[in-house]
Order: sequence, then C-alpha cells, then structure tokens
Amino acid sequence: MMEVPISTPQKAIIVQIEVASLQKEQSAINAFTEFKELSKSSGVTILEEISGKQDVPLSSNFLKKGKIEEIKRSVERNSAEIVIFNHSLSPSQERNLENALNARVVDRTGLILDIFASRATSHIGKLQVELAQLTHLSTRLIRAWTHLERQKGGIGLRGPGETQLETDKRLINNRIKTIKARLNKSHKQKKINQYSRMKSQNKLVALVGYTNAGKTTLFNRLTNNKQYAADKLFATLDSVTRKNIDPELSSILFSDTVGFISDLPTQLIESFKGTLDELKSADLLLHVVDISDPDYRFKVSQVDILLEELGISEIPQIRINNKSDLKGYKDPALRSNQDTQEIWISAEKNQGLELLRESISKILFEGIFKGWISLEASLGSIRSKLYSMGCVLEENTNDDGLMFLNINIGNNELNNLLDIDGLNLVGENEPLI
Ligand SMILES: Nc1nc2c(ncn2[C@@H]2O[C@H](COP(=O)(O)OP(=O)(O)OP(=O)(O)O)[C@@H](O)[C@H]2O)c(=O)[nH]1
Ligand SMILES: [Mg+2]
Repeated sequence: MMEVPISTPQKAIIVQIEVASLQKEQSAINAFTEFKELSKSSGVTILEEISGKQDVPLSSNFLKKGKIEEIKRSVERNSAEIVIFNHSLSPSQERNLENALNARVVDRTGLILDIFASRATSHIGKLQVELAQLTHLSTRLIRAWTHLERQKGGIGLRGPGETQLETDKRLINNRIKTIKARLNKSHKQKKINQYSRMKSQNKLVALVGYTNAGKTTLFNRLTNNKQYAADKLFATLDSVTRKNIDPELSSILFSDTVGFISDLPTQLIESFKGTLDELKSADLLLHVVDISDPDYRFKVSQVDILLEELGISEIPQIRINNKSDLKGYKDPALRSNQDTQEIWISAEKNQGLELLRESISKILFEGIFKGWISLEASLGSIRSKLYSMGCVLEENTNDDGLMFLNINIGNNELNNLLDIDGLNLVGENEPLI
C-alpha cells in the first residue's frame, strides 16, 4: 500500500519553475541549489535539470504545454524513471503529469517525506515518518476517489475500483489510528523522563536550526559524542539528549534534533510534533546558523517562523554563527557579542566554544561559582543532592564532622543554597582543616 521509496538509485530529472505568483524571498538560484541537495540526499541520480518561468501555476498540469513537451523529451532522451518537482503538486496535477510524461512524478513534499523515510532509525522516528506518509497518501486517495466518483456519476454507480479505494482508505485510517496511539505512549514515557530530569535539576539546552547548519557537529563537541554528522540534508532525524562534558557546566543536558527547512511539509510538522514538543521544556535554545551560506538570512527567518509556530520563540536564545572558518575568520571569539547573545564559532575546528560555554552558564546560572562551602554534619541530604547534580569536585571533613565541599555551581543555585542553615560560604581557596 505504501509508495515505493525513491531512495533506490533511479534516473531522475529535476524541475524547478519560477512562478511569479508564488515568489519568495529566497532567490531562485539558492532555492535550486537546495533542491538539488535535497534530490541528491534522496539517492537518485540527476540526469538533467530543467528550469523555467511562469506567471501562475495552471490547475490541471501545473505547467504550460510547451514545458511539458520539453520535460517529456528529456525523459525519453535520458530514459528517466522519475521527475521531481520543487513545488507542491495537487494529487490531480501529479496524476496528470505522470500520464503526460510517462514517468513517476514526485513533488517537494513527497521528496522530503522520502528522505525522512530512508533516514528514520528509531522506533519513534519510524512511526512519525510513516504517519506523515500515510496522511499524505490518504488525502490523495480520498481525492482520487471523489474524482472518479464524479466521472462515473456519483453514488449508486460505484464500481469495483472505488470499492478498492474505500478499502484502502479504511486500512490507512486504521493504521493511522494505531500509529497515533503508539506515538502517544512513547511520548508519555518521554514526559516521565523529563519529569525525572526536572527533579534532578538538570538544565536542558536544545540545539535548533536549519538542516546542515552544523548542529550535530556542535552537539558532539559539547557532549563528546559521536552522533552522525554529514554534509547532507536531514542527517539527523531522531532527538538525542546527552550530558555535557565540561565540568564548568556541570548540570546541563544538550539535545540535538531534526533540522528545519523552508516549506516543511505540514504532515511532517504534525507527525514530529511529539519530538518537537520536547523543545518546549528547554531552558535555552542554541540557534545554529551556517554563516558561510549566502542564503543564511532567509534560513534564519524560516527557523524563526517555525519556532514561533511551535510556541517556543520566547525561550532564551543564543544565536550561533557557525562555520566561521569558511569565512576566513581565525579567531571567531573576537566577533562574538555576549550582550546581544550572538556567538561566532567553528564547531568543526573547535574554535570559539569557550566563549559559548561562558554565555550558556551566564544565561542559565548567572555565571558560575567555583570554590568551597562548608556543611554541618546534619546536612547529608544537601551533600547527596550536590553530588547528584554533578557539582562536587572535592571533599574534606574536619574532626568535628564539618564537611567542606569544593563545588562548581551556578551563582543563582549558590544563592539558594546559602539560605540553608548550617551551610556557609568558605571562599575560593581550600580551607585549612
Ligand atoms: N567548515 C566547517 N564545516 C562544518 C562546521 N560545522 C559543521 N560542518 C560541516 O557541515 C556539515 C553538516 O553538519 P551537521 O553537524 O551534520 O549539521 P546538522 O545541522 O546536524 O544537519 P542535519 O542533521 O542534517 O539537520 C558536515 O559536513 C559538517 O562536517 C564548521 O564549523 N566548519
Ligand atoms: Mg544533525
């Protein structure tokens, strides 16, 4: 019932038409570059690129007759199996084009769904993609059905073809219900984990940004992880959360997640809502930008729109201008401005991260205190809590049972601690016992 994935190598022709009435702020050249990357990411072999201009899309075929002829000749010349369009096509436009071109037609939504399908590895990721694909498919089936119904004169004249469609529709809807139930269960489990995180007082810092900006590369630096980072679109699909490695930022969890793209299919946003909802509990967002990309301003605006849609634009944010090595900046820290929360780095070359860590701790903890405190013997539970937060570097006890802890902790947390009777600040230097 599912569509055949296009990820197996297939001979493809890609088509981008500049439609004046649909013009966006992204330039056509940049849009075409991204579209090519997307197509390549799906695994097809691109044999020819066709572009063109049109005032408005035509409702039946999207394209004008002459353009269709041109594409058709290219399909024949290249023995192409698939034609990919950088547009949203309605189900009937897709069908009409398939008939006219005698090749499989995939639109931008289908393309992105396909890439996601080939990348999903986790249980949740796979379910989310299948849900998006089925939703996409079900609207097409429903419309195909009404289309046929009209042709045949409506109810009462329904032939075997429609019955099959109805069966498909029912099966698809059943499957959608099952997937939604399973996703709900998985996300509930994650919520429980989030609750235990809150109890353990870890802060959550989420990396967000356009696809290919370098989120995973930075995440790996911050957490000493080896998540898959690659020069292709949507290398990451599943969220991963890991603890930081830097002792100066002791109680932080970093979370890497799926990247954004302009015109992200609504089915995908819906299906990934559960994953993206996790972002809502973040204490801080790191908005990672590929500053070497000529189109970065447009991409930043697209991410901002999505953050707004997801209801997380109010969470404190640091704007991270990544890949500054490609701009030839040797010391990115010099360009950073902590007052405007704008930090320049090269995640790949590991430059500028010190300042980033400092900014993170400033925002989350109002700076970090490093030094000694004393605890009376009765405060064993506070001592355990500090250990569970990963704050304690060293410990001594004197003959009276007074405990001395060398800790690393946010100034705001320290202020809370100092309200406790029997807990006192010693200072930066090790106390003499
Ligand atoms: N030159 C340079 N390349 C970088 C830098 N950071 C990341 N890259 C490269 O950019 C590409 C994309 O990096 P990823 O970390 O996978 O990007 P991402 O934002 O996680 O991408 P998706 O998961 O696909 O959304 C990889 O080829 C990285 O090696 C950098 O600072 N400088
Ligand atoms: Mg990634």
